[in-house]
Amino acid sequence: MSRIALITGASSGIGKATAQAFAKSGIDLILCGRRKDRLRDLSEEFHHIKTTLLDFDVRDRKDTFKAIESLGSDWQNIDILVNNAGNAHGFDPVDAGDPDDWDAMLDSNVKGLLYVSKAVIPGMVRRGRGHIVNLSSIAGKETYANGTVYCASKAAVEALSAGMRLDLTQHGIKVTNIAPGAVETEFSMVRFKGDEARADKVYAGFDPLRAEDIADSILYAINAPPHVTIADITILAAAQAAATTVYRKG
Ligand code: 8X3
Repeated sequence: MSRIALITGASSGIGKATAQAFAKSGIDLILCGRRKDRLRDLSEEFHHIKTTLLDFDVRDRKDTFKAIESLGSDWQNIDILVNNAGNAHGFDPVDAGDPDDWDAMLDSNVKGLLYVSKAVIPGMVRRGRGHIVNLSSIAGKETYANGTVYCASKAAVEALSAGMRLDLTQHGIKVTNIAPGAVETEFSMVRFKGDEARADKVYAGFDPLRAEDIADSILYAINAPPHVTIADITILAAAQAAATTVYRKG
């Protein structure tokens, strides 16, 4: 029987690559994001699986519940939830940080992840099975200068993954925490508010991770045998020794 996965932030980056990897494995997809046109373009790539689209912003609690509750009966038995939506906004010391940036990060990376989970988990508990994959970051394990609030939001994801595992294992639900290092996606363009030169500099002089590398590890975790939980995966670029220790050439 085919599985159903709900992926947030599916319109680009790691979410999109995960959707593509899942589709290749024959997993039916609930693609969630804010940009419906991009979700539609992505779903048109897939011919041999079923897809449905939900466009909502995880930061909006009401919209999040409304969207997930609107799923038809064919889509309600979600086997896999990939909590991928989230971003970094701004790169400043905490005394100079913009509270709007803090709200954006905490509202999506922490509260949005909780809203989506709250909408999906009760069904998993009823069915006695499910798999939740939370996208954390190396930033959740190491705090770096100018990234205080982003790092705090990802440290919260680490705690949520551990806590979900404590609360949900008894219901047959697996929880996997994925902590990527430097992945070249729209991430830095969003962090630096469209400053392309600054964003490019983040990935200059070394070979960064691609979204597909992270999708591979998610696929590995969700395809582990029933008696195995892949609890935590940290993935760094080969030139990256720690969050901000990157060996660059030139
Ligand atoms: C993204 C990784 O190290 O650029 O979550 O913050 S990092």
